[in-house]
Amino acid sequence: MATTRAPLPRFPRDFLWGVSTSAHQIEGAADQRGPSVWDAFTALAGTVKDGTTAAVACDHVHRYRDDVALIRDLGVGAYRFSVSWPRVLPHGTGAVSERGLDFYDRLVDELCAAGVRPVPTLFHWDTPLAVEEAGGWLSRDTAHRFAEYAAVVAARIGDRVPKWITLNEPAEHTLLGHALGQHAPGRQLLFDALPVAHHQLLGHGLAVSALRAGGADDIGVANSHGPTWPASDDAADREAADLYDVLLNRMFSDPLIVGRYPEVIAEILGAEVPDLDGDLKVISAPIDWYGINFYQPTKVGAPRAEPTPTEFSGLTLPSGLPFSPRPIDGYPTTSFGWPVVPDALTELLLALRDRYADRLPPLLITENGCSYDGLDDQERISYLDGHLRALHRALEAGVDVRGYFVWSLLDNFEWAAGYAQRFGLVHVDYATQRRTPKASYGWLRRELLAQHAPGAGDPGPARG
Ligand code: GBH
Repeated sequence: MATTRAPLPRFPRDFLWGVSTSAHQIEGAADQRGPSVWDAFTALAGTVKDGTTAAVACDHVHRYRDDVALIRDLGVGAYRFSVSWPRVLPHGTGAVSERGLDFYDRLVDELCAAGVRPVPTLFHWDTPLAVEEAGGWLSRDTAHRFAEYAAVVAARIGDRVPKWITLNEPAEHTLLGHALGQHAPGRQLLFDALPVAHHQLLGHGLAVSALRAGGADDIGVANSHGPTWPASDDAADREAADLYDVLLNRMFSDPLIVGRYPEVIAEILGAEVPDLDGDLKVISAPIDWYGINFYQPTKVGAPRAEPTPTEFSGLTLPSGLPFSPRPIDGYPTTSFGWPVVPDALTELLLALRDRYADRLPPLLITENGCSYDGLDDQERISYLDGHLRALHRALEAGVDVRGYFVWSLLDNFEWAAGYAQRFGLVHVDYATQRRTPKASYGWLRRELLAQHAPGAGDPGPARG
């Protein structure tokens, strides 16, 4: 049953509305590209909850026209997708796949014809297997291979791409893929995973200069962020929460925005990276905006004497970590078990503005969304409605946020959770590939029409 809800407050006229997806999660057509670390990872038993792979996923490569029509009819102005590196360069470097590039060429044309701005992300975790076998992101060379790949993509579609994203969530890719081993490539290096973070940042910086050389003038990066709440006021809990905050929030934004690592990270990397200061100059090359993927806050306390691995929100955490995540009680949860705390988005945006002040680039929310089952997804409507109001409060407080992208257009391959977690505004029946817009799709469509209706409501907060 639909509930009556007040319309959203008015956002600025030029606010960019969009939806997000990523290549490995929707494309399928795995036989038409080179293998990635995710193909290798999901082939192993026990890595994905329901034992599935993304070989077919949403079959988007064959159905992109239908998917673009869904985006157009939704009424958003932009579509954030990712380019699969192994679809463009099956061996990661060297020979280019014309077939792969053609696909993105056609997708971009289709979007332009539909009046939707294409916003490609160059890396959303699907490292070519050949690059992994040569050392992957533990190797500095990968940063250079990534920049070369960026140049190949830009040469083909750059004439029609108004806005670029280099990396998606280097923090999650480092933590889940290389420190804890819950995602591909499945390494469990704990703090020895730090070079992976550095090489992604270096790859970002090198890619920015490759894109600029090709004429791009609107480039950002998408990072996951969320407030970290200490479990209590005790010094040990606060210290553990600070460390977690460094790893999730500051390890990437500090070097990108102010050109230096938080002290604990600089100490470790300084001993390993020959010219850290030189690299930081590359990493902090100016970007045009900074993207935030927001899902939920995290509560963290001092490590407990846990002799064995512990389960937390679907993650198996090894023993011996210097912090321990704690449940956040008192809020509704998504079907993933993540707490729904819209105010935490306002808190996060204000905290970023306070921390970086004048150096903070304009922001975009590049992902926000939730997993729930069913077509009549009232919980998703209330999640999105709550977070958009929270975002609007940050705008009113003068934080410069230029757009908002829902994760995700379609239900898709949710990494280690397989197909069981559904994040889409559009339902996908994987047996038939039938797409069915959910209640949330209709809600967002109506809200966007109201946003764009001439003269209705106030014009939104002035840009501060
Ligand atoms: C994003 O990452 C990805 O970019 C995208 O590919 C993915 O499909 C989407 O989000 C949904 O997962 O255990 O309560 O502390 C998500 C980043 C990191 C957000 C882990 C939730 C754990 C919540 N996520 N975090 S909790």
